[in-house]
Amino acid sequence: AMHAYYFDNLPTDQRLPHITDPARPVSPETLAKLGVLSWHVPVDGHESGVDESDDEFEVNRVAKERGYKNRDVINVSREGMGAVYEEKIRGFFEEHMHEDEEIRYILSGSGFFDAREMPTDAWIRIVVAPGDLLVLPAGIYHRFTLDTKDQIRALRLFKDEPKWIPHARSGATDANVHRVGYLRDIG
Ligand code: KMT
Ligand code: NI
Repeated sequence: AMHAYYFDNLPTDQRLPHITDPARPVSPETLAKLGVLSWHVPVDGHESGVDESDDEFEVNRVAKERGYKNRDVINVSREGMGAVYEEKIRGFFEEHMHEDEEIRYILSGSGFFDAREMPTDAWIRIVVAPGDLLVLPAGIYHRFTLDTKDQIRALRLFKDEPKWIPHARSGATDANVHRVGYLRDIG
């Protein structure tokens, strides 16, 4: 299962692990109670991420089951993003929610997804590496950062067009129907 732990909340570089001393691991069961699901699906032969024809490939099965018809591959690195890199990195790390699930399948590289535990509002840091398939539920507050290796390539799954909108956490998102529905679902 995916490795996760409580974030230390220190104001140092977001790319550092931010593990507390002693470490406070978070179990897959705790993540599941928050609606965070994960699988490990070996990448071998699926490096491009875009082949939808293989029904045996677990990623395609999960996508189909959950009604995620569209996909793209994002390469988060200075080389892969050019001029928008700094801005994107900042945007990914701003606490936000979506009205759909955020589904990511890591093809190469690594990084951290931070998700808010409820009702504590503590940050849980989820370490992702190649083969990790992560589902963040609609309405969960979260953010993403690269680690110090500064590179990740991931398949992003979308319900409809390849767009999914980040809503920065605010009083308005606290009242958003998807946020309220999420809290009801996990409560
Ligand atoms: C997101 O939603 O924050 C991203 O797509 C980040 C890159 S995917 C590992
Ligand atoms: Ni997001």
